[in-house]
Amino acid sequence: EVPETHVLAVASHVTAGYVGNTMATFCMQALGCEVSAIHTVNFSNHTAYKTFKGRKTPPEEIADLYTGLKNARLDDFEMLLSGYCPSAGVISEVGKIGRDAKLRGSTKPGSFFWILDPVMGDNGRIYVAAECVPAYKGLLKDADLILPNQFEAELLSDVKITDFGSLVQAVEKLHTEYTLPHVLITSVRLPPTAASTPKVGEEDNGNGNTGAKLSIVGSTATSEGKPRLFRITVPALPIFFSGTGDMFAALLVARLRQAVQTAGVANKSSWQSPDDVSGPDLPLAKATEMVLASMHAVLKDTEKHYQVVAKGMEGETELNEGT
Ligand code: PLP
Ligand code: PXL
Repeated sequence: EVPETHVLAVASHVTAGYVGNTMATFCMQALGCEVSAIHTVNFSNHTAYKTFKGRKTPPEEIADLYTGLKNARLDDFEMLLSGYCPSAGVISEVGKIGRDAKLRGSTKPGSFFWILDPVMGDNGRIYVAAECVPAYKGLLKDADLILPNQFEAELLSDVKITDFGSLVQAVEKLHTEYTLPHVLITSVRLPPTAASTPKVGEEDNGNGNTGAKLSIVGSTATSEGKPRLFRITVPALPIFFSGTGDMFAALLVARLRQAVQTAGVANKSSWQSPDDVSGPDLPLAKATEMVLASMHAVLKDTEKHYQVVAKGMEGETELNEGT
């Protein structure tokens, strides 16, 4: 059972398809959350298509909508989920909202939590303006949990991630340099080590699944800022999805509330666990496991429809890259 949760969701809106708030609002509502959505862009479709039309929301309009919520006393939020922002101006406006909401939420100790998804790019390629990287760095000290993918984690930590050791270094730096209590790196793809290399004959299980895997690596810092890591590995489906990161973030909002309640965490003001709780026993790890189970079910089902659609449009509309 997910506790009563009022979420402010700041991300993109698309007319067709499911990314950003179009995805996140549905996922959170389906799990019983009350969602108030501010849209950072209003586009016809997501930008990985060859064409799209629409407008970016000016930062002043985002500020205005938030002020409107406050004036009407509709700003009693337990969570902020922020995602895709089209410019540094919008990112800094989201920072102001996060800090203000935290201040107001602090009258109910422990009830406010900001999940920040620093959407910048994937697989070594930035798809937002370069000015967004320093703008996101400026928000990290106020966020509670960030959800970068492997490439975004490199951009934010300035650590090149080539193996598990450098990944841990990046997480440690994010914990200490930005006093971030929680970090979760999605879509981790590291070169296979001898132990994880599939044996001959296991590469293809006959379902079109090549045996490729991706990991999600998370950590909640100890009171001394040391990483407490967990890693969950899931099969990577051999097709291209958009909005998976947004679905992940939205489901995590609800599951984290649930996991923290279940754990009866003592120090709820920071959603921290006592230092003797190990990585895999963290509320963050429990919540992530639940999210990945839902994701797998949804993506497996999407895969079936994808094959039907893809046959009809062979390279017509979608670029086959990125997430
Ligand atoms: N694909 C799968 C199977 C996932 O579980 C996730 C979530 O972490 C993602 C993709 C999200 O990746 P990204 O944040 O790069 O969009
Ligand atoms: O899922 C990321 C995302 C969100 N919003 C918009 C996008 C994308 C990725 O392409 O284009 C508008």
